[in-house]
Amino acid sequence: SKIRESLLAALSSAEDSYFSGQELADQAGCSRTAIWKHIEDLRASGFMIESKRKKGYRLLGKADELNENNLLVGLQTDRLGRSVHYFESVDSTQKIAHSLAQENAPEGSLVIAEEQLSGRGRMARSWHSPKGTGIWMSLLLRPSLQPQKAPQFTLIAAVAIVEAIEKTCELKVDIKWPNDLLIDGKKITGILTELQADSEQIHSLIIGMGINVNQCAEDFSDEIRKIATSLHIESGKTFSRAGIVQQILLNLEKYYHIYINEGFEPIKVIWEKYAITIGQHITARTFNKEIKGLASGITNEGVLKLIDENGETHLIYSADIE
Ligand code: BTX
Repeated sequence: SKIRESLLAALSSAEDSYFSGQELADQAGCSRTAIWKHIEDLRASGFMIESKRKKGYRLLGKADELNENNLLVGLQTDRLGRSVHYFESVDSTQKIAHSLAQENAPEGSLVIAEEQLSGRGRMARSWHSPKGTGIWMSLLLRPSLQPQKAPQFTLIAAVAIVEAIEKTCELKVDIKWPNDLLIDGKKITGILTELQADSEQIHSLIIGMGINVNQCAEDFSDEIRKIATSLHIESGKTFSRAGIVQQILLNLEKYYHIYINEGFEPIKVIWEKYAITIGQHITARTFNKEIKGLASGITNEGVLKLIDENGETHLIYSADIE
């Protein structure tokens, strides 16, 4: 809303100074009670705003930068995101996370950037990552599991992100197997899980997450605008990216824990609640073939089951779905 925007603009115009409720109300052209309500809303979406008697309100730090300080203040996890590698601009956070993995960086290390110059998707596709508007991050995990289990982490991350968006932005998100999150059919998030492993064992698993947060429609190229959206476009609100990152990490830690202790089953149940692919007639395009059929569910490994017109079941490990 206008009030919210004016409030944010005022608070960030002079970092570290206090503004009285009256001052803010005058600027926004509303009552002090309205200001108070909007401050509460901003806090709920992750902005750190201090209020002090007789002084007023103050924005703590540059609220929306994803630097280590902003990410760590208020972070509720034990391990995930405790070691932050923050960059203004990188080629790809995946690339950096891969080198950190080889330098024995601890589990839970997070690489995050304001901008990626060559963000990547699956199969050498690119991921548009403009400056300061989205969440471009890679999380390093070191589960002692067989490499076949890696695709499950895409589904775990999907559930963690969907629930984080629901909670911090009050928007409903669908999962399209395997790695897309959609709002009303448009892509809000892409997930890319990569690993370093030998044939028996995962050494490190890198979950890349790209989330469109505060982009306006004009921030997308014509081509991407047709298929993509952002949390801002969907809600008209501007969100604190740090608040969303913190909620994702908290959810991921919870589901990672459940997964390690109880296996994939409990996560599969939640995943199915958000999945739109299941029960639909789809076309799955893998790198060497195309199969049409009914998506009947996923296996306990997270593999898609597709029943073709002859009633034969195909297991799809990775594909583009239409
Ligand atoms: P994907 O291969 O499923 O999707 C890539 C496709 O999505 C592109 O070909 C394009 O059509 C479309 N696309 C590109 N950019 C965007 C965008 N910003 N919003 C919506 N659609 C888009 C998905 O791959 C996995 C993406 C992971 C990105 C993260 S960001 C942090 C980490 N670092 C990195 O380089 N990649 C990951």
